[in-house]
Parts: sequence; C-alpha cells; structure tokens
Amino acid sequence: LLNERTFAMIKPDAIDQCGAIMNDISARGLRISKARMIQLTVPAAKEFYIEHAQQDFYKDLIAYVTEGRVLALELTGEAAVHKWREILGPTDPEKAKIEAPNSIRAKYGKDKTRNAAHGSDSMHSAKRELSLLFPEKLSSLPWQMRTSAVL
Ligand code: YYY
Ligand code: MG
Repeated sequence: LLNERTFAMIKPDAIDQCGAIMNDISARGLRISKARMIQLTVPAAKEFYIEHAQQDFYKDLIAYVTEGRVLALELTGEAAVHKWREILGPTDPEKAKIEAPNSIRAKYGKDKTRNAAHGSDSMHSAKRELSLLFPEKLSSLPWQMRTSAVL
C-alpha cells in the first residue's frame, strides 16, 4: 500500500535519543505524520499491550513502559508496517546486534524489555494502536496522558 500508516513508539529507555531515532526513520524513507509525547498511564499501557496479558513479562513490561515519557508516532509510506518492523529490528537487542546491526533496537536497545521502540506487527494492529494513541477526539485520551506536567 502506497500511503500505508503504522504506529511507532519510542520507549522510556530511548526517549533521550528520540531525535536520532526520528532522523533514522526519515533517512530510511518513512514520513513522520504525527507525533505526541506523553507518559502512559497504567490502564492505558495495559490496554495497549492487552495481547500479552497472560505472559510472564507483562507486569514488568507495564511497569517499564509507564516509568517515563514515550514518543508516540504515526509513520506513513509505502509498506510502512513491514518497513518499520525492518528498521526496528528483532525484539531482543542482543539478537538485533547480530542479525540487523543497523536497526534501532541494535543501536539503542538495552535488553529484551528495554528495547528502545515499538512497532505495529500488522495493519490491523496499526489501526488499533493508532486509534488508542491518536484518537479522533483528544478528549478520548485518558486525561493523565494529555498533561505534560512533571515529565
Ligand atoms: O513486537 P515486539 O515488540 O518485537 O515483541 P512482542 O513479542 O510483541 O512483545 C512486546 C514487548 O514485550 C517487547 O517489545 C518487549 C516485551 N517483552 C519482554 O519484556 N520480554 C520478552 N521475553 C518478550 C517481550
Ligand atoms: Mg508485538
């Protein structure tokens, strides 16, 4: 799809490298069409990662992703979902360093949990994730996610 959209999120461990990461994204041919810096609430993070609710890493994942700011992005371009997953690299940064040394997770990730960024795994996920973080009505965002205070 020519003007496909996907959801990206720079996670708390890499938020201070968000400028470099956005440069990488642009340099590799995806357009940053929306951006929103927020701190996820625990309920919002649980909803976002609902597919992993039964996994043993779920609790740690929610604690981590709510610990500081994240940068939510909408990326647009040809085959954006697949392309962003490729730029992002494998879930585990150690694996990424071997298999995709130029990927975001190889360059900026710390470990399997603190792995720098998120990318939607399908067009269906992208639609769901974009609607959570970029709802049509700003009032649909949990109020805690609209304030930039104490970040
Ligand atoms: O889509 P992707 O982010 O590459 O991996 P998922 O298998 O969907 O897992 C989501 C998220 O959960 C991952 O980015 C880090 C965390 N996680 C973890 O903390 N420990 C694992 N063993 C697997 C995943
Ligand atoms: Mg995933």
